[in-house]
Amino acid sequence: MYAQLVETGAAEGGPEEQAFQERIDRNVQIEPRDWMPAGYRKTLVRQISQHAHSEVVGQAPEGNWITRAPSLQRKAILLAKVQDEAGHGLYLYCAAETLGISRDQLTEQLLTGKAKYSSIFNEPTLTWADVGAIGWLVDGAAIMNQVPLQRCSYGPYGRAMVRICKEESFHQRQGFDIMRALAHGTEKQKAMAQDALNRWWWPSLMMFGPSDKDSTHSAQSMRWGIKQNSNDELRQKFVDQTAPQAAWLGLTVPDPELAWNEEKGCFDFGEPDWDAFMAILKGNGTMNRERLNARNKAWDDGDWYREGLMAHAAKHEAAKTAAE
Ligand code: BYC
Repeated sequence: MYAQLVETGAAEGGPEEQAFQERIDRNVQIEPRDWMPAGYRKTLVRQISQHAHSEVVGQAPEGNWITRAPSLQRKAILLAKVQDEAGHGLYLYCAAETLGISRDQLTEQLLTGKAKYSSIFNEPTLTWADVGAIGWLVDGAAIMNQVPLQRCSYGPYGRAMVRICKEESFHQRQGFDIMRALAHGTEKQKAMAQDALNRWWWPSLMMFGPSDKDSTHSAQSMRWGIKQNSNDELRQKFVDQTAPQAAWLGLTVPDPELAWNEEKGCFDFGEPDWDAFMAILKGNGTMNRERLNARNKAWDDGDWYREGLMAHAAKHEAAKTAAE
């Protein structure tokens, strides 16, 4: 099936590509068996797989707190949320597979460190307030980024986003609720919430990717209708939405440059530390090694289970052949 999908035959820049771009410009979604330029396919595989890996690796920071959630109710909610993230990874791997790459290939790229996943998940979760900050800020940033992706020109990716966005809204609300409880709690709890905001604010802004002038893929991805907005546009929207929420919580955003700009009708804010961002992308964030080791261990630990499934499938297949 994969070989069949990685056809093309048509020259890039030729009539097929023009017809393809016209379809995109008319907002007609592209489906797996439609002709597409090799670059479009490659960009989608890159983005969707990075997105899938982020969902899977993203279980780790919050998973770290499942055994230590402060009540049974918080524990049940967190368990459901972390399971949702695993589900998101699965929808996205399926969407990537429609482009002619197998799930095993994608997994291998993650486990060998060849594929990227979101920088944010290389941050450690030091306190329970970090679980609140992740839901509020990280899932909040994810929604800002993913709502427009529902209109992605590639059908399977856009459709996967519909359900993911619904679940992300619940995740964002649960995170905000944790922050609300802490920020309106004792002095110690409020300090814990503030500390989490201090540590998660800038990494959350980095989730949107480098600034537009340094973004390698944005212009072409927007022409192809994969991305609807630039990285800076979405980062601005996130700040505009989140800064008033922080004020409502009685917390301070750790950015001295954050100020409402009456003339522009939006917030001014400072520049993230892009050198730190690049260091994380190169594998030198606080938790990069631990995250990859954990994924590799999970893969190795699951070997007996995959073997069992294959043995069962082979037995079933042999019985079917014998009966024919
Ligand atoms: N982290 O040209 P650019 C979640 C890379 S999970 C790491 O702007 P693009 C959740 C980029 O890949 C949500 N790498 O790229 C889960 C490129 O490198 P390559 C995850 C980053 O693709 C569990 C280079 O920098 N969301 O919500 O046009 C628990 C240049 O960037 C990052 C998605 O994945 C980064 N932050 O735009 C809780 C959304 N930013 O590939 C929550 C889907 C950039 O050339 N993805 N890079 O080696 C996107 O929307 C886009 O891929 C991005 C980047 C906006 C992230």
